[in-house]
This record gives sequence, C-alpha cells and structure tokens, in this order.
Amino acid sequence: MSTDTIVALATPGGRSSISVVRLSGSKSIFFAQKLSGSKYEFYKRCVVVLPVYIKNSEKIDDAVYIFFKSPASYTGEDVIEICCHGNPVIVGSVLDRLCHFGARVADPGEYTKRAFINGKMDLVQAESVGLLISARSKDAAKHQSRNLSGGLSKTISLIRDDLLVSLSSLEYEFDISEDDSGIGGLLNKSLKVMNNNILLVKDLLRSYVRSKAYQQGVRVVICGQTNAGKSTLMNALLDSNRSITSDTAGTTRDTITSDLVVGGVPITLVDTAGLRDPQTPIEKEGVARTWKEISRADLIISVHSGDTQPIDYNDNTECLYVFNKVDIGSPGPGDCASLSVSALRGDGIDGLWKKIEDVVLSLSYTGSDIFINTARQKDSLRLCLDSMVRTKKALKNGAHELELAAFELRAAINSLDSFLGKVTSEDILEKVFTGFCVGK
Ligand SMILES: Nc1nc2c(ncn2[C@@H]2O[C@H](COP(=O)(O)OP(=O)(O)OP(=O)(O)O)[C@@H](O)[C@H]2O)c(=O)[nH]1
Ligand SMILES: [Mg+2]
Repeated sequence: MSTDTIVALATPGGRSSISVVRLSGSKSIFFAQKLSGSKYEFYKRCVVVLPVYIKNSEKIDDAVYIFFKSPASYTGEDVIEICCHGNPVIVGSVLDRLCHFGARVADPGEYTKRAFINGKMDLVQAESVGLLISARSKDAAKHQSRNLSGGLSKTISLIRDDLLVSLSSLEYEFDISEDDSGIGGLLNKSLKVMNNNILLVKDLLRSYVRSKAYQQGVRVVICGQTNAGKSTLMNALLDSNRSITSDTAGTTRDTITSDLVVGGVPITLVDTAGLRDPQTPIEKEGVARTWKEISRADLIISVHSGDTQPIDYNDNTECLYVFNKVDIGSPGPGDCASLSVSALRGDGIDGLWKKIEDVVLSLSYTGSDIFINTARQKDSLRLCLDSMVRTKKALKNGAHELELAAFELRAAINSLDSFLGKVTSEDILEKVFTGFCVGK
C-alpha cells in the first residue's frame, strides 16, 4: 500500500459556509504546520484555529484544524481535517499548497481503502460507506448505516463460525480419531449444519433484489397509445405539471422521468411517447425510446381509455392495466384494466399509488432486515453455497468421502473470507474502491 500522505476535499465543491480538506498519513502534522506557518504541537483529538498561508506567506484564511491521532482515526493513520471557508479559491489554494509541500491528491475511495487495509473496517463495511453516501432513500441509508455497524458482517461471521466448527470435527475425525464408532453421529450433525446454513445463504442470495432496488431504484414506466392520457396521469401521480399534455396525438416525444420514494424504495417514474405508427422521423425515435423503456421497466403502467386500446406487451414484466378517462366512459365487458381512473380529475389516483407501492414492495421483498449489497458479495456467497451443496453430497455418501467433504467445507469458508475481505486481491480492491468519490 502507498504510504504517501494524501489530501482531498471531503465536502462538495462550490461555495458553502465551510469546506473540509482532509489530510491522512504520517506527514499530516508536518504539512498542517507548514500550511499554518506555526509549530503548533498537535495532540490527540485537538481542535485549534490556525491561519492558512498560501505562497509567499500570504494569509488567505483562518481555519479550524482537527487532529485525529493514529490509530484512532477514520483511516487508522494520522488525520488532520482543515475546515476553511467554503470558497473554491481558498480550497484550491489549500490543496495546491499541501501538494506543493509533498502531499498527494487522494484516489477515489482511498481514505476508505486505507481504513480497510489498516483494519478499521471489513470489506463489507467499506462497501457500505460508498452505498450510504449514494443512498436514494431514508430506508436505504438506514440499512447501510446498520451494515456499517457490522450487521451483515456479523451474520456472515456466524455462518463462518458454524462451518469452522464442523470442519474442525471432520478434520479431527480423519486426522486423529481412531475410533469409528461416532462417525454416524458426526455425519448427521454435519449434515444438519449444512442444511441450516444452505437455507441461510439462499435467503441472503435472494435478498440481493432489495439492495438492487435500493441502489438502482425501481423503474415504473407509463405507456400506451397516443392520447390515452399518459402524461396527464404522470402529472396526477406526481401532483405537479411535469409533462406537457394536449389533445394532439403525439404530444410527448421523449421520455420524461421523475425520481421519488415509494414505501422506502426509490423509484423512477417514466412518461413515454405514445405508441402508434410514427408519422415523422422524430416521432419514430420517440417510439423507439418508448420500447427501450418498456424493455428495461420493472413495472409497466399500461394506460388506455374509451377511445384507445391497451398495448399487449406479452412478456414477464409486472404490468398494471389502467383504464383512464373514466369520467367520460367506462371500461367495456372483458376489459383488462384492474383499475379505472380519471387522471384529469384525480379520481382513483390514491388507489393506483397503493397498487404501485404493493408491486414495488413485492419486487424488493426479502423477508429479512439483513441483505447483501453488491455483485461481489453475491458472487462470494454463490461460491460458498455451491461448496456447501457439494459438502452435503459428500457427507451423504458416507465416511469414505469425509476428506472430500472437509475439502469442500474449507472452500465454503474461503468464500466467506473473501466476502468479508479477509482474503482479497488488489483487483478486487480496485473494483470496490474506484466507484467511490474522491475524498471518501
Ligand atoms: N376527460 C378526460 N380527459 C383526459 C383525461 N386524461 C387525459 N385527458 C385528456 O386527453 C388528452 C390527451 O392527454 P395526454 O395526457 O396528453 O395524453 P398522452 O397519452 O400523454 O398523449 P401522447 O403524449 O400524445 O402520447 C388531453 O386533452 C387530456 O386533457 C381524463 O381522465 N379525462
Ligand atoms: Mg404524453
């Protein structure tokens, strides 16, 4: 790992009451002293107001310097946070000056990577830092905060402990024990452990849907023929004038999106161009975009009315058929709509929201508060599950496959170690941390 002292702006760029520039590394004190033109003796957790000097000893600001002595800091190294006034000119000068003294601008996620390498957190917690910062709903933030306190890691560690105990018994049996009489009991006990943990790991694998919903949001796409009232419905759902509406067929040309939160899950509501034989190249492009949105939708709201037909999507995506303009006509017998609304008058909109919420929650339901967060975690668990299933098979085959069972069990434990980042490669770390922002 690089031992440079790194520096970056920890708060967003632009003007604000304060900005925080963070130094981390063994030369943090030295650089802070040079920046402040003082020999101030920083002591553990001290907070002090000192000047900020830029080139030619010109003072540009006074700042609050906060010192976190290693190892009691975010990264585990000496960290100094310099809270100066939030002006890009001041912040730029501070960064330039510190780099001039020898600090290096941090790579994305480098502070958290150092925290991981210095044992301040495991890889699951490190991943949650990034996800907490990018959380799009209160529930998503609360979940990542729980993970940061070790919730998911604890669950995985318990599974690992269970497997380890089983492995020790198996290894004892074929390494040391000369007594074959207890082997039946051992096989049964190990099988029980396998069955329990296979169920737990399967649940965790299934839980990835919730996390994907939290991170990527659920895409709810309103579509139908032109003039069905899609844009009016979009506006009614949002209670705002987001989309242009008119009685001219083909009014909406492009996709129009709006982000909101439903039942704790972030969703993107999308209004689309109406589907009909396009009459101009621009409309053709709009219709192509509608089909693209339909193909990536998690939930389709298919709108029709007395004078337009429902679109038949014919695929596996969840779909709510909505009959609109119920104020001027009713759905005929055999109409596919599960709900009638008048987008113009706002009738039935609360009921539609309820149905949308039900689908969104069912799409992201996991049945548990603990869920996995990243494709990396999912891959490690998948490998663990495969190894446990093979362990179970070997155990079922009886005493002569004991060694094979132990081999597979060790592989399962190794997968959990990779999950927690106990064993990891530079490649994996690179992938985990490059998604972070600079300064975190
Ligand atoms: N009476 C009545 N008229 C409605 C209702 N919803 C929409 N309309 C009218 O139907 C016409 C078309 O509405 P839009 O919302 O622009 O329809 P659209 O499906 O977005 O149409 P395109 O963007 O062209 O595909 C407008 O004149 C709306 O005022 C409704 O619930 N009742
Ligand atoms: Mg429209």
